[in-house]
Amino acid sequence: MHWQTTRFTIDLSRPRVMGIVNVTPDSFFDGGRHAALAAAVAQCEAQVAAGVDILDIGGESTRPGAVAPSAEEELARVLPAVTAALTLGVPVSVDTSEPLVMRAVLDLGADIINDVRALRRPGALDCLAAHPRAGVCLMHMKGEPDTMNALASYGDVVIEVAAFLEQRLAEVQAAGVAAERVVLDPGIGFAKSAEHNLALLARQSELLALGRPLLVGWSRKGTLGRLTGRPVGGRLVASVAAALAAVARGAAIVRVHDVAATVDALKVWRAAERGFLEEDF
Ligand code: HH2
Repeated sequence: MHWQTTRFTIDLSRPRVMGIVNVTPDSFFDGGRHAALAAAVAQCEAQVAAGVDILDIGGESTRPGAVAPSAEEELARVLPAVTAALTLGVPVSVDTSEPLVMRAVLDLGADIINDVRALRRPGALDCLAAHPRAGVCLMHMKGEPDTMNALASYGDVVIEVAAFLEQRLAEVQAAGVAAERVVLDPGIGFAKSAEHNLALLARQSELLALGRPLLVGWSRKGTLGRLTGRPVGGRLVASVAAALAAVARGAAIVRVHDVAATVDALKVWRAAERGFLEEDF
């Protein structure tokens, strides 16, 4: 399996690490840390040195309760960081739902649009359909970050998330986006309780049955706090364990804050799976 993106065809025969770079004042873990351009670029460079496979730059916090910035504000946050990241030799993803931002970063040459709203804002699908190669991640969420916690109720969460992703995949394909450009994401923590998130992990194989690679983001999220009793800053080990659990159940890409630790863990996991050393991991 592979993921077609603007400049790179990403081979998914081994698990890949997507590094989070939030250029926001208010993200739940790294908010404010990389808001200045120099800090964002340093974070991108550090993640590349640590072995990141994809950089994911975001200008909107989607933590529960967050209020979206204006499109212009979001664009002003991400554009300089994306411009710098595009020189670093790895695929660059932009975490956005906003068509104005999508168009601008795709014009710059960004490789992937990572949309927590799965291209549902008016005009978003057209941006991707108009582009011949850009990759896209379609994520499941109900409502908006400021309303989603009240919407965390399902009959069977795995069946409902799978049905949503299957429908969005069909819709983007019908608009002209080839399936090889698309990966799917269950949206851990987005309108979901800890029980919902854990059901999505335990039964991840039902999402794999949709036929596209899965991207999952457990890094530092609330369910790991529920499981360990630790605050956001103390969830490194839990985050790495969750990433490994997701990969062991077939996830192709893990979206993480802690690139070096996750890359190390995946090296060991993969060596155990294969029974020999690989030079180019
Ligand atoms: N989670 C967050 C943001 N974007 N994108 C995908 N595809 N999957 C996710 O699970 C996901 C995502 C939330 O995490 P973070 O970016 O660290 O925080 P914030 O939204 O507060 O910036």
